[in-house]
Amino acid sequence: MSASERPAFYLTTAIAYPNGNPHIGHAYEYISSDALARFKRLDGFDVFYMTGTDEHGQKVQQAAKAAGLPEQEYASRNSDVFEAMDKALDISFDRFIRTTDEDHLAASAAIWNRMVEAGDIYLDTYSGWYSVRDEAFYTEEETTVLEDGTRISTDTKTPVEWTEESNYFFRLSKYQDKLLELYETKPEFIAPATRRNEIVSYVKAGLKDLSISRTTFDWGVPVPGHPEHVMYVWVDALTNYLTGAGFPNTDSAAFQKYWPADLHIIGKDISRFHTVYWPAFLMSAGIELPKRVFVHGFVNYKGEKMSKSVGNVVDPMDLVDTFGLDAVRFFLLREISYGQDGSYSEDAIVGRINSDLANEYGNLAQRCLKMVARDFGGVVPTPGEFTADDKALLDRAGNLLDAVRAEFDQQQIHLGLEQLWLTLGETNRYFSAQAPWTLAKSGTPEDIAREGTILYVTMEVLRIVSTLVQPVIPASAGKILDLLAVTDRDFATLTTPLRPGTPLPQPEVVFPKYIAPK
Ligand code: ME8
Repeated sequence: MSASERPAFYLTTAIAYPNGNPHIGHAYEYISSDALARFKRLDGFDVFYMTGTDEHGQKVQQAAKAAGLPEQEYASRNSDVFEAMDKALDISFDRFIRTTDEDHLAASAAIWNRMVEAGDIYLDTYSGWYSVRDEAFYTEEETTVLEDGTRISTDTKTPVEWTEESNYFFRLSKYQDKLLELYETKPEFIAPATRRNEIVSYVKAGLKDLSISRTTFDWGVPVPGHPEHVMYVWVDALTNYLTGAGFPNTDSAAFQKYWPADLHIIGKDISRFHTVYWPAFLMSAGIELPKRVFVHGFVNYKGEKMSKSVGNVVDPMDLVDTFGLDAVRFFLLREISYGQDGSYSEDAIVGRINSDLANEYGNLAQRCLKMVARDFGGVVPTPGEFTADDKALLDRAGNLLDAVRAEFDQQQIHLGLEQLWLTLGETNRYFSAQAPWTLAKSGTPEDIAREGTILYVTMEVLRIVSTLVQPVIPASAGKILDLLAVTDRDFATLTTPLRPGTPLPQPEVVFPKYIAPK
């Protein structure tokens, strides 16, 4: 199928504040969304997958000041670190957007103008509490005063400061009913359901109009016609999703093809911005709404929140250096239920490497392929008639695409992996029960023929599992497919069985056990 015939799928991550180095939470968001993007591509979609950095706003400006650098230089430098990490993590993004990109400034101005035309923007005086760390406004009731007199946001515990200025406001209150109707009629718009329920209660409690410009600093997108104001950073940040699709040129091929976005992947601290403000801005601007916002949980270290003051913030690249990229990718996606908080520790990573990857997957492949090399001259054996056990296992593997797709379509990546590992478990039991090595020992032509059938069945399962696990561990699944001499690797080829007689390369260990250095 050519790209123009394949259905489009537009997938985004949140764009990170480049006010420091990326941490494991960022890596988690990119790895998980990358697995979803790769799955869709292999499943025949024309995927446009975008990530990037959110460079404006007070938070980045303050960090730049502290570093003694001009904002643009500071933001670009850190943005480069994010982009380099993405590449090192094998993130298959199609665009790395920066909110300082030229086309993004045009898109932000255009959505602003549309909201003005809709009569939804007005000038007023804002007075209230603002958290620079969250880039969010809070009402007095949403804050708490600590014993030492500092006032913080009760929810996020970040300090807030009193802000009073003449701002442009967005008529968010006008969209309360329309938003509730959206959540009601399109329940799939917010996932998981727990997040949806939280947002419904929040909106039901009443929405106030939102201050959407600032005049007390200038690191932002200028408000059209009023350059003394810069846009509230979230107005410009959210608009990045439109920029990626070619907005404001709504007639462009990109916009026609990719908008509305199919899936926004974000973390739990920014669900309000994506499921309340963002659809309201789009409704005001007369632009179709994205189809779904999936909210993932937070990654903690040994159950504790990561924080600079506790000193438990780990550079994701250090983990990759220690354990290998695919081991880290696999661990995060297998261990943590997508949509819930999860935790990592070095011991837990080692446990997953040694049990799931080395034992259940790598060792099975290695044992099977070594016997093929030794007893069948290194070519795919010709199977005899399949027994009931063979058929049961082949059927199970044959149903995996549907089963795994059903989970990935709901972003239940961990459950998709569970399906694959249940099948590997079953295959290991089959392999032990069939004991092909005893047949090899006996050496009769019937026993050798039966050995070949068992190895063929096992290789077939390995082919299917390896094809389906590519989105999560692309390099190592690719190596196993190399060892099986499988060249066509997209999901449409899953129904094409291994061809007997195909020569195979020398088997090699793809998933060694992790042994801690002494
Ligand atoms: O919020 N575990 O940027 P950001 C998992 N610029 N995910 C985490 C995490 C953790 N411990 N900590 C953060 C912003 N994240 C805005 C987004 S989008 C138009 C603008 C996630 O750098 C977080 O939830 O603070 C968010 O999805 C992403 O990392 C970027 O966070």
